[in-house]
Amino acid sequence: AGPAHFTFGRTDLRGLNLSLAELKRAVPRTAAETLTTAEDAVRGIIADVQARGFAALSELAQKFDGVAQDHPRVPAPALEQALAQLDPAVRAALEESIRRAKAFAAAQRPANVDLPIADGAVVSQHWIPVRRVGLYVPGGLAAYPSSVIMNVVPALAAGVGQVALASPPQKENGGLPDLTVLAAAALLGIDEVYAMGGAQAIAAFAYGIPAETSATDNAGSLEPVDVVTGPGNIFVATAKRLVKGVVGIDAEAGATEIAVLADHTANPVFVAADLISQAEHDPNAASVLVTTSPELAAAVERELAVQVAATAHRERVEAALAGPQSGTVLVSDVAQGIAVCNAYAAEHLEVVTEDAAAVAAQITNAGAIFVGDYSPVSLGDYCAGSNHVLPTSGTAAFSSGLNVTTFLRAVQLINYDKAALSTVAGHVVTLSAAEGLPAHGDAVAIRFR
Ligand code: HSO
Ligand code: ZN
Repeated sequence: AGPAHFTFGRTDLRGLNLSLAELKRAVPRTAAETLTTAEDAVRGIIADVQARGFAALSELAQKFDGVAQDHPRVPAPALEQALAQLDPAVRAALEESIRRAKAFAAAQRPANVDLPIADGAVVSQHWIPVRRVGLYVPGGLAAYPSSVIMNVVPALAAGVGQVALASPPQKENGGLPDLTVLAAAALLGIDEVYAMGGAQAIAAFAYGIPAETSATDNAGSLEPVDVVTGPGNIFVATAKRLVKGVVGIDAEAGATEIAVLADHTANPVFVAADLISQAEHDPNAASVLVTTSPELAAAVERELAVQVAATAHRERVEAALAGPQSGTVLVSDVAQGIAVCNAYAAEHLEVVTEDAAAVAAQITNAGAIFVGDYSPVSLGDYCAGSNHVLPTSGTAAFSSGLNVTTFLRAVQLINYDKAALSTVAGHVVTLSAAEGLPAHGDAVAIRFR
C-alpha cells in the first residue's frame, strides 16, 4: 500500500452569490457523456428482451455474467439450501435489519380518509397495494443481501400479493445469484427469484416474457409486474427510467452519492471514512464534501490519503474520489452550504455541523438526511430501520426513497345520495356550460327531470 494517487477536486464558491441554476452547474456531477453512452446501450438491450425473451436473457447472461443459462428462475431447493448454509452471525445481522425495517415500514402505512363532506355525501381516499412487483438486487462489484431487505420489507408491509426478485447470476455460483442474497430472500419468505441482472432484468420485469421463448420445456413464463424497484448501477437506473410509464418505478437509484455538509466542528477522520464508504460501491460513485472550513477541508484531504491507502477496494475508491463527480465545495457560511446541498439534492446527505438537527431541518432536497456524528450513511445502508434505495443524480428534488407508499396507490371513492347530488347539481350544470361541455351538465340534470 503506497501513497494515494488521486486528487480530490475543489470548487470554491465563497463570496459568490449564485442562483439555483448556477449552483446546480457548479457542484460536482457525473459527466453527461457517461449517461448518454449508457442510454444508447440500454435501449438496445430492452428492445432485444422484448423481441426475443428468454433467448435474449440467456445470451446476455453469457455476455455480461459469463454464465450459461436456459431459464433464469432459481429453483426452490436452492433458496432453502442457501438459508440452511447461512452464517449464523450474518443471519443475526439480517434479522435485526429486518426487524427495524419492518417496524419502520409498518409505521409508514398512510391512513385511509373517509370524509363526510356534506349530508349524504362521502369522499374517500383508500390506499390500495399494487398487484405484483419486481424487485432488483444488484450484484457486480459486491453482493447486496441488505438490498433484498430494503426492497421486500416495504412491499410486504404495503400488502403486495406477488413479489418477484432478480439478482445477477454469478459464475462462481453455478449461475445462481449470490448465496447470501438467496438466503435473505428465503428468510423473508420470497420464493420467486430470478438469476438475471442489469438492464435486461428491468426489461424482463416491465414487459414480461412468454414461456415459448425459452429453450427449456415447461420452465414457465415471467409475468409482467406493475412496479419495479431497487438500486443498481448506471445501466439499471437508466433502464428503470426508460420503462417508467409501462410500469411504475421507485426512483432513479443509480451510482451512489454521499454529500457531507460540515463545519469546523466536524471530525475529519469520520468524514473521510464516510466519503470512502460510499466510494467503495462503484468507480462512478460520488463523494462530495461541502464545508465552511478550509481547515477541515485540508484535514479531510489528508485523512482521505491515509485511509484510502489502507482500504480494501482501493482502485475503485480512488477512481470515484478522483472523478469529476467528487470533491470539496468551499462555502462562505452554513446558509450557503444549505443552498449548495439543496441544489445538489444528494442521495445521502450527512449534516455534521453545530446544531446539526436545526441545519438538517432546512434541507429540502435529499434522498435521506443523516444527522450528527453518530448517524453515518453505513448505518442507514444496513441497520437504521430507514431505506437505502434512494433517488440519485439530483432526482431527490422530485422523488422519494423507497417506502411503503411506493407500492400503494391512492384511489378516491365518491359516494353521494340523491339529495346530496341535488344540492350541487346547479353548480355542475353551470360549470359544464362554462366549459362548453353541456352533456356533462345534462348527465346530472336528467336525474331530476
Ligand atoms: N449505499 C448503497 C446501499 C448499500 N450499501 C448496500 C451497502 N450495501 C446505496 O444507498
Ligand atoms: Zn453503501
